[in-house]
Amino acid sequence: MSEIACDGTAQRNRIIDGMSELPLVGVVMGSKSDYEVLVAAVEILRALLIPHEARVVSAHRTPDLLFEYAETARARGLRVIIAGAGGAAHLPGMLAAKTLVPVLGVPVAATQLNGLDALLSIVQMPKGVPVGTLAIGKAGAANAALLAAEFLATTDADLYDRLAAWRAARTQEVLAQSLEEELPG
Ligand code: RP5
Repeated sequence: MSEIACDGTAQRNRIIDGMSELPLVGVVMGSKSDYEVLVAAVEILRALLIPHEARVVSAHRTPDLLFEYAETARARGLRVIIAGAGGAAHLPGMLAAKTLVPVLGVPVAATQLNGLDALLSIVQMPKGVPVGTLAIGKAGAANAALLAAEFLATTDADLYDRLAAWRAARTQEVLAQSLEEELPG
């Protein structure tokens, strides 16, 4: 079970996860309201037994925390950062500007523009500071975690096997689908 820590230290707004004391993947979001989407990434990381953390870091409301997070990411052992935000969605790009840990951006539908604003903001990083951009919403969040897993699996054979099993299970789910009940006669 996750909880939000608000103890006034550098750990504030960290969503503590039981398996995540030495996280390899950081899941960062601009607001707690984004967790409804970013939980899809956390679920994948949990399923693949990848140590991770999830934290609220707002680019415009806690810019100093954003800088601290990005500047310490590599030394803390993070290998990939998944960053989700809505609206102007400058969180992924600003994180990428302050670290060489790869950043995967997830656009969140949080405004009247339904995430298209965030998608265009995140995907249009100027040449030189990349952010790998995923689809809007939960599918993008889940795929960000799967992509992070694929990166990590290039040097982790056990994770590669877990990932292959996860993919095979998805294949079996589709092969088991039938339209018999839907089709008359
Ligand atoms: C963005 O504004 C966040 O990433 C979130 O998607 C959106 C709304 O934030 P809240 O008003 O819910 O805190 O910065």
